[in-house]
Amino acid sequence: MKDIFDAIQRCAIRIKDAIDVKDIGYSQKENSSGETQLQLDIQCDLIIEEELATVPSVHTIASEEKEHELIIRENGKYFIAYDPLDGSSLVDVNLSVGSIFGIYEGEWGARNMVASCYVVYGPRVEMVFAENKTQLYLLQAGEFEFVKEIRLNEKGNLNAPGGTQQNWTAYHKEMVDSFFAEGYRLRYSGGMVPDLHQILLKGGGLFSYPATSDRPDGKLRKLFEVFPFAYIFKMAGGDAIDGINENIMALSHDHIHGTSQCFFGSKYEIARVKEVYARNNQ
Ligand code: FDP
Repeated sequence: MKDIFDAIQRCAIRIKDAIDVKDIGYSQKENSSGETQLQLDIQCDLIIEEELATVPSVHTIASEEKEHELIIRENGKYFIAYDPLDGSSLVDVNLSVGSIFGIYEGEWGARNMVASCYVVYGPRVEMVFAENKTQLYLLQAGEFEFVKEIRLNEKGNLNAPGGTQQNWTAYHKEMVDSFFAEGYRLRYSGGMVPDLHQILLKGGGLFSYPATSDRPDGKLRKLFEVFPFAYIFKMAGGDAIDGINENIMALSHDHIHGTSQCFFGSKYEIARVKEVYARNNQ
């Protein structure tokens, strides 16, 4: 795992350099979710592929930017799913973006997740790595330095509700409003990495991306986004659910680009989501 951790650090430093270069035009290609790829998405994808391919323990990699997985080494044991530059459309308005890595052993699926990591490229570059516990690192003078372990409070006060509101269910809207009525404050940039990072570092709250009438399976990808953050939140003393299954970390693998609704937060908020979703989905 140390090799993977080191490779991710090299990726982060190279991606930060790529983001700092002005040219971020669109390519002619679409990714597997039908979005037109930025040159920068392609560049970041290549950087990660190059770095992970050098790690002897890596068996297979899958990128959010590519249709198919790529076998690196038959005798490796880790399967790594990564989103090279999540929220990349925010680069041209100079908001924070991130890279996400889900590390699975033996095969894909939340039940095989052994570690998870993300990097935030903001005013500073920070990395959060979770393997049994969730730890924060800061890039300083070309190296990542350990800062602290991240622990969520039982209850937070931030509310980050994703998806188009007019397409929410009535009970989802009522639930989101109930948090605002309790004094929660709105925090939503449209980048999953910085939005969840803020909730983790400010002690807690709720990030939700529900199933909507236009996206009945939600928007966020299970292997690249949902499972990695579910693991990070649970290891930080918070919780995560998909609003359907009892334990999100027991789910196995379906299509590598499969999506689901998802909810991440501290224990108090996730307990409320569980109760509301169980009551309305009988
Ligand atoms: P984006 O499409 O800009 O890459 O990964 C998808 C994502 O961003 C997340 O980072 C973000 O939380 C979400 O989509 C935002 O979606 P909405 O604009 O529908 O809220």
